[in-house]
Order: sequence, then structure tokens, then C-alpha cells
Amino acid sequence: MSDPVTLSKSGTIAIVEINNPPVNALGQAVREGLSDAVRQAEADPEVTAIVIIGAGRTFPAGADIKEFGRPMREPHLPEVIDRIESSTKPVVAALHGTALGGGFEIALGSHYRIALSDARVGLPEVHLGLIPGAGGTQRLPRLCGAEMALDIMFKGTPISAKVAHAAGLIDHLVEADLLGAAIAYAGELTEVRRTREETRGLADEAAFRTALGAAEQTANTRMRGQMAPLQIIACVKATLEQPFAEGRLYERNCFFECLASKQSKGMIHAFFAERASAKVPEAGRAKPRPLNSLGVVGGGTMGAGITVAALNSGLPVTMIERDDDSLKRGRANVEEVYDRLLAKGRITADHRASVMGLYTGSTDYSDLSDADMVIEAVFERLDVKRGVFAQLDKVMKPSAVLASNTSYIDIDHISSATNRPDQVLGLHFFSPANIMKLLEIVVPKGVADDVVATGFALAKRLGKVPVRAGNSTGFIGNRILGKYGMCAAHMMEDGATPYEIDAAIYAFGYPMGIHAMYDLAGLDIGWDNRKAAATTRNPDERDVQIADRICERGWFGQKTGHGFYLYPDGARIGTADPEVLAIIEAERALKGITPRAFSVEDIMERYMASMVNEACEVLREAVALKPSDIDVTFVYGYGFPRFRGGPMKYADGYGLDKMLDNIRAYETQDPVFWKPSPLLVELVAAGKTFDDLNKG
Ligand code: 3H9
Repeated sequence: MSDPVTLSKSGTIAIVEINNPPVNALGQAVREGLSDAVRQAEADPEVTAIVIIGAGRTFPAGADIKEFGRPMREPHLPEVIDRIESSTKPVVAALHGTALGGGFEIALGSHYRIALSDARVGLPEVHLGLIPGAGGTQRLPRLCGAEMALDIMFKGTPISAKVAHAAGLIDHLVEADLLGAAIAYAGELTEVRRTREETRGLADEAAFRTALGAAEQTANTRMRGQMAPLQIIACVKATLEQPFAEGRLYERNCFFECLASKQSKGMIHAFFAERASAKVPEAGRAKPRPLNSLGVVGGGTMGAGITVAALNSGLPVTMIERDDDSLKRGRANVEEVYDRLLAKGRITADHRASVMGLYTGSTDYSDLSDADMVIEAVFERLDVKRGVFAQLDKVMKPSAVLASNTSYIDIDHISSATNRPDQVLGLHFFSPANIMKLLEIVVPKGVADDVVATGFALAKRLGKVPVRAGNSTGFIGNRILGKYGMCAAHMMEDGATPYEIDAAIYAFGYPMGIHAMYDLAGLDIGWDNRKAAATTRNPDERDVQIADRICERGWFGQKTGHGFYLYPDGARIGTADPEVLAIIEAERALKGITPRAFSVEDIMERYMASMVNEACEVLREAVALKPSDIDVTFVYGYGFPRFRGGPMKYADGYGLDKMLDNIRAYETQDPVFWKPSPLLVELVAAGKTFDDLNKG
């Protein structure tokens, strides 16, 4: 393996190049190499200035996350950066790609910064449950003030080099030949300039404190329950109140506190789980088919959302609707998204026009004859979907990939309407499809590998997080949701109000409780499903009919202003409804149930146990290939708090043996619903965890 850091010279300029693919993460060998190279360059009498640059696709994208959790080995990054900043010769950081986390902190510790104009910089540690731990919280506010620094650290999303340049975080932007430009720039420099001594960001103390107050608000609302944002605030405050050295020490302690927390372990797990979910056997065996044009059948909420997601990725879309009026509505649904963005100033009129230039509408299926892929997004009814696929089969070219956006229906029942079932897969988008990150890619038996690989390629192009799911009713997510939804219904009938259940779920870290979520999605969907399943359901299974009584009154949730909650005057947040409580009372009375109290802990233990037990069945049946895929599904599609890593990661931390004991205790009350999954029993007997399965 080549050296992770090399030192060379161009005239009197020393070039320190970091070469640790794929993202030049700052592992121990890189830190050591960097420290040594800077020391050598400084000691070389011929050298007048030093350039630090990354080889390959990027300046370092941060500390090596794989090292976290293992004993830290010297030299530590903060000391390496101090070494750089203390250099008596000017140091220029030359940035390209994504200079993130520890990488951006190296740049902040360097005396000067030059960047390619398409580079991006940022401090994304908060997404890992961490804070910048190598001086970032101390140097950044000194340079650009608290408001911008907190924004960068709270959002964690990189900013463009252009924005950073405008804020004075980067000295020079260049369009090409970064190394040449950095060498030329370094040649002009005669003195060092230490970021730790900067004070311009601290100059307006009142504005600084106002920004801290606003960040506190965000930390206690949008980022509620998370530890890192509060620690970031405390560190930024230290820049105002403590000298650099003390602030740095404070930052270091906060960093280690975060690193030791369950939250960072959960979020780091989510980071790797997200990447692992894209690695599926089919994509390893076959290359994706070309994907340069897309057809979308149906212009309703889902069809329009999918269309927007595709247009945003630069993919031309032909939307098919059954008649001119429907097509008009479909186009309007797409335009509405861009009009909203335009009104908010998030896009320009030119951008809107250029994106809509990729859109074509038609009522004639034969206009799809050249499309590389088509996604059907019509009503969730098998006969309608089969009709669409029979038509698609007639017009699509032989190499085209055919996909159905369905949330429940067996793909085999859809693909059998074609003469090419091996070219058909399921793509379960989540609403709104242009925003939600999760994409379940449903792989029926017998589908061609390159068709599956194309599904994953589409997900990457659309910026979605794909999860491979087997072809089972409800796939991964909705199947498990069905189970814990029933568990919530049981608790409601046994004595907990929907509002108590939702409050417990919210306190756990979800953005909303399950009943608020039902109201948002529309209660009629579940009602239809329950009616359709009425003849096939297990008669011994407990049947809670509270939601049916609510639907019978025409209360379908937010869209009707009434569901489990009341939404007066179009309110988005519901209020408790005494009439719903009366319906629940009446149902209990009908069944002779004496209501009992549920504590928050009771509610969450049952809720999580039902979720994890069904997840075990999903794994046992290979509907999900690994526990981390279930974590990804729930974090990105169902609002499970990312800082808990996902339900399976949570269960490992809670203790599988304890969870199994809970399930066995519940089983004595309802042996039909609470059957311990054999997989869970097996894992507990072997003393294993879900993480062991992930590794296996
Ligand atoms: C930090 O810096 C703490 C400091 O403040 C203080 C320290 C004391 N480490 O995402 P991709 C791997 S915390 C190790 O598919 P992309 C990734 O797992 C860090 N590995 O590519 C994948 O491996 P594989 C703060 C890393 O082009 C491969 O690289 N920094 C790291 O879509 C390609 O990744 C961050 O949080 C890493 N830091 O996106 C940045 N980063 O092929 C995290 C990536 O085996 N990284 N890998 O699956 C990212 O956001 C994206 O990876 C990036 C590239 C935007 C860089």
C-alpha cells in the first residue's frame, strides 16, 4: 500500500498530499504522516510555505469513523492541527471535493484556504451524535460568528465553497488546477495568520448571544432529545467566554462525552447501515441497465412526487394519464411543487423552466416505447395495476425495466399480467415521494439481477436510501407497522388513550405518535385494508374496531378535519377529542373491558417488543436480508429516531433477553398476538445480538 501521506517539493513550496482512498479519512497513519510531513517541511531550510492537499476525489472528509469505539491512538487530531497552526511557515489548505469534519478542521487550523469553486465544506458530526472535536467549535465562530457557525454545525449539511468564500472562510476560489494555484498562492505568502487569534466573529457580542438563544430553541424543539446540539452550543459559548486553549479543552471533553454515548453509537450505526443497505447480492452480480429516461403512469400524489424526484435528478419523465383532464391535474401536481419552491425563493424561475422542460405528458402508452424504465403509480388496486401492466407489456421496449409503486400488493400478482415477469420489480416510495428518503426495492423471486441493480441505480440517482425487501405483504416496513399498529390498538382498548400513546412515542423521539401519523396519512387507507382482509383474518385474533367506528363517521384524519384528533380551521397539529374518547369507552364497554392505566414505560416496552418481534419474523423469512436493513427502513421511512440507531439497534441496547421476557409475559395475556419469534428465542439462547447477524 502506498504511503497515506507524501511530502514533495515544487521550488520552495512543500506539498503534503493525503492519499487514503476513498475519502482520505483521517485514520492514525494519516494523522502521523501529516504531523511528520509538516514537521519535516518546517525543518527544511529551502521551504518557504506548505500546501496541504488531498489526492483523488476529496480533501479529507473527516476522522475515520471506523476508529470510533476503539482505543484512540496517537497522534490525536487536535494536536496535529495545533502542530499545523503553530508552524512558523505559512500553511495553505487546498480544498476540493468534500472537506468535512476533521478535514475542514484541518483547513480551519491552516493559515490560508484555497478551494475549487465546486468544493463543499462542513461539520457534519451532529449526524453521528458528535460535535466537532478538533477545534471546529472554537475556530469557526471566531471566523464567521455564532449564527453561521451554529447553522453549519446544527444542519451538518455541507455548504458550497462559494458561500464559504463569501463568509471569509475561504480566501481564494479557483476553477481548475488547484495544486498549481495553491503553489502560486503559497509562493506569495510571507507570514502566518492563526485562526485561533481571529476575533472578527466575536466582535458583535449581542448578535452572538442572540444566535446562541435561537440555537437553544432549535435544540429543544427540532433536535429534541439529542445531546450533541446542546454540547455544540456550550462549546460555541466558550469561544466568547474562555481563552482558546481552555475552550479547546472543553470541546475535547464534550466530544468524548458524546462519543461514549448511546446516541453516537446509534447514529454511527445508522451511517454504516445506510451504506450497507445499498450493497445487495444482485447488484454485485450484474450491472444496471442504461437509465436515461423514465415513464411514470399516474399523476396523483405519488406519481407526481416520483416525477419531481426524477426531474430533480435530471431524468426526463413522460407522465401517462388516462385522459386529458387527469393529465392536466397530474401536470398541475408537479408544477405545484416547483411553484411552492419558487414562492419561497428556493429556486429561480429559470430553474423551474429548465426542470419542467424535462417533463412530457401523454395519454398514449405508446409514448413510453423508448423509455428505459417505467414506474406505475396508480390506485392501490390489483385489477387496476394489472390492467396498466398489460398495456405496458405491449409498448415498452424489451430492455425496459417495469416497476410498480405499491405499498402492499404482491408483485407476482402484478407481473403475471405481462409476458416478462422477470423484468418487473416493486418500488415502494414514501409520501411525499420527492422528499422522503426511503425506497423499498421489492425483489420477487425470479426477477433478473440487472433489473434489481437498475432499481438500486435509480435510487442512487434520486438520492434515496434503498432497502431490498422480499415480496411479502406490506414488504418490510408496512408489515411491521401493521403489527405494532395492532399493539397500539390493543393498548388503547385496554385503557391507554390515543393521546397517551402518542405522547409516549413522541417522548421516545419520534416526530409524532402513531395516531397523529394515521390522521396524516388518512384513516380510510387502513379502513379499506381492514375491510379487504375481513374474510381472511384469523378469527381467533383480537379485533379492535375503534378506528372503524371513527371512519364510519366520515372522520378520515387531517383531510376531513377530524380523525383521532380534531383539526379545527385546517390546523396541522391536532387536539384531543372527547368524542373519540367516548367511542373508545363504548367499544370497551361492549367487550366488557375494565380500563387499566399504562405508564409511558409500559407503552414503549409493548410497542417496541411488537415491532422487534415481527421484525424477527421478517428476517427469518428473508424478507429483509439483515437487521440493519430494518433499522434503515424505520429511520428513513417511519420516523424512528435516528439517534437510537433503529429498532434492532435499540433492541440490542435494551437487551434481547429482557425483551423476550416481556414478550413471554404478554403472551400469557394474549397468546395469539404475542408469539415469541423463534429467531429471537434462538438469539437469546445463543447469547447473540442483531449486530452479530449484521456482521455475519
Ligand atoms: C469527525 O471528523 C470528528 C472530528 O471532528 C473530531 C475527531 C477527533 N470515515 O458515503 P459514501 C466510507 S467525524 C470512514 O458511499 P459518497 C463509507 O463508509 C467525521 N469511512 O460516498 C463508504 O465505504 P464503503 C465527520 C468513511 O461519495 C465510502 O467511504 N465526517 C468516512 O456518497 C464512500 O462513502 C463525516 O461525517 C469516514 N469519515 O459520499 C463525513 N466517510 O464503500 C461522512 C465515508 O465501504 N461521510 N466513508 O461503504 C460522508 O458524508 C460521505 O461519505 C461523503 C462521500 C460525502 C464524504
